[in-house]
Amino acid sequence: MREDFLWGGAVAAHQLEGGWNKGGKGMSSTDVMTAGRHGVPRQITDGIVDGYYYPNHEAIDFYSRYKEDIQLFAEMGFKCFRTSIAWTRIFPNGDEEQANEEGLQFYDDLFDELLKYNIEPVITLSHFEMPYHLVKTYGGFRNRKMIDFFAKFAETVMNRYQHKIKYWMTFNEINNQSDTSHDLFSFTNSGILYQEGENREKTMYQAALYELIASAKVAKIGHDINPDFQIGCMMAYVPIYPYSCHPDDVMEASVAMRNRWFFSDVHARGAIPSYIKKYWERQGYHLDYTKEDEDILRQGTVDYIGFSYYMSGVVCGRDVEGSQPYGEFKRMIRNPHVKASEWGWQIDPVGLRYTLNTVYERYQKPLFIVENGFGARDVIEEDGTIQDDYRIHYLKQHIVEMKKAVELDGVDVMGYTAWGCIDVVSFGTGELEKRYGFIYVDKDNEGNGTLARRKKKSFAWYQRVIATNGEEL
Ligand code: BGP
Repeated sequence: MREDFLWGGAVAAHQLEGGWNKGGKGMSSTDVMTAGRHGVPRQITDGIVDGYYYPNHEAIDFYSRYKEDIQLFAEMGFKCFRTSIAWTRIFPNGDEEQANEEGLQFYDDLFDELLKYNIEPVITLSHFEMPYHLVKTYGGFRNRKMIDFFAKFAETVMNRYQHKIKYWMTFNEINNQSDTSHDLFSFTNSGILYQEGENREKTMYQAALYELIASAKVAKIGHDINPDFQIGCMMAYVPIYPYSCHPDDVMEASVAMRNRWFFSDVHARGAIPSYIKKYWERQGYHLDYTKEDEDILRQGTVDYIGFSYYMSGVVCGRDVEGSQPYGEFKRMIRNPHVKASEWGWQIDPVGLRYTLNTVYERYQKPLFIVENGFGARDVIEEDGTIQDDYRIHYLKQHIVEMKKAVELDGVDVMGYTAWGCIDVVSFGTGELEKRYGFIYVDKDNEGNGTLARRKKKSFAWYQRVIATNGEEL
């Protein structure tokens, strides 16, 4: 592993900060999302409705406890910490002229605290949230105006923190929205609420294009502010395997991957790939993008590919028993060779090595694993300890495969940040009891608890991993 390998943890502002209406912050799209329950999806409400529980409002109150938490990250030996900047702390409504100084100061203080311990901040500009005002007034990324709102927000923070932050990412898991069957993804990725009967896919591609243009614009602005900035994209890579060597299954898997490749192809190569242009043509989608937009895409390619990896999936191109339509996929089927978590996420460490190789071969750019982790219910033993061996096991297996990709295959990996290094509100379900952390937070799904922090067994394990640069797992 590189000497300067960036070991650390990852979170997102809305999932841990809380303080949703403090310091002049505006209402974020995630502030109107209720808590879901195991199996029951979160709801998007129109504003704050009495009687509902909104888990992101307080989250784990990192807003006022970040010093204590960063001290624990430092104790684990973090080299970096990935978080996002809440757009609404900087521009409460998203379309105003003046930035909110109190919000800017909050992140100045937060970054100073990290730098005090030599922890490199890694910043996502848009992690599944935006000012709710932009959703209501402009329809989110349906609207071309969003490109400039986002660019202004990005330029403001890139200017302000140019001497504190080197690593940036534009849109978190930008490709998630390609699954138009989930209202959650279109809402969080692009601020879109689909209307009855509309062609969701067409709307999604248009919004995605505006986001990709916005991202490229920001990459260019950032490099102009500071040529040393490392600006990446952030993809959710879930490798899709063919169910068998039947050519129809193999082709189906390749086609299924295009919805992932499309986003990173544009980010990394600066051009809209031919397979997607052909697809739009076949569907009769006449999307709004100009020659000038294409120039921006070309000029704003990313320096590295950041991605999350949690699981793999399997599709078949034929009517195989047990297969069924699932989201964006024609036919999905459970992989009989791997186990799944309680939430159905198929655990596949080898898939990480496979992904690192395929992505590196495709783009020849440094890769950054910015999310990987195991969501589970933890139990506090009578002696007060939390024996999360299952989490250690999951992380260990994945780090082993990452090392193979680096040491045996020659893939250039910059770093690894474990998702939810401290327990946070789950994005998908809004539960706090779907935990990923090395640090336990005393709070349950109903919002009860003291918010006290407690180290889990995995805390000391990860500390050792970092101290030995991944030698001792
Ligand atoms: C990714 C998101 C994160 C995060 C993680 C775990 O998709 O980038 O925000 O939450 O998944 O998902 P969940 O919280 O639903 O378990």
